[in-house]
Amino acid sequence: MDAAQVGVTAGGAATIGLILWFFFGPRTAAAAHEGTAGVQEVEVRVRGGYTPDRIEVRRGRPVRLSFVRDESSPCTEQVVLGDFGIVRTLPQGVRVDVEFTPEAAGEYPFHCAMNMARGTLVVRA
Ligand SMILES: [Cu+2]
Repeated sequence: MDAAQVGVTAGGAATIGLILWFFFGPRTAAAAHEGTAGVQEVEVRVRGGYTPDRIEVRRGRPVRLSFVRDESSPCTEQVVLGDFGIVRTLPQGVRVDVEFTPEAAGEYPFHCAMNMARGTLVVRA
């Protein structure tokens, strides 16, 4: 291989690695912290995805997800919690509280409007 071929091959390998990391890389999980009045609170940082992107709560108690969007990319401008009928716009740098009470145990996805950035709400019995 000449230098150009080596470059192209290395670039391709790096791109594949990045894609694998993006889709299958480490996930962050967090259990909600139960604050006063029994509200299960989690702050979710929004930047190229959600951190944490796996959130554990208990069913039958109110949940407050506080989204803070820390980027200008329009991708994450909206967050959708389809199972709860919730769609919210997240202005950059503004904390947006989303409150609801999950009644049934299960795993509920949340995502951006294009379904590119994704997270999961895990509701335990
Ligand atoms: Cu998006």
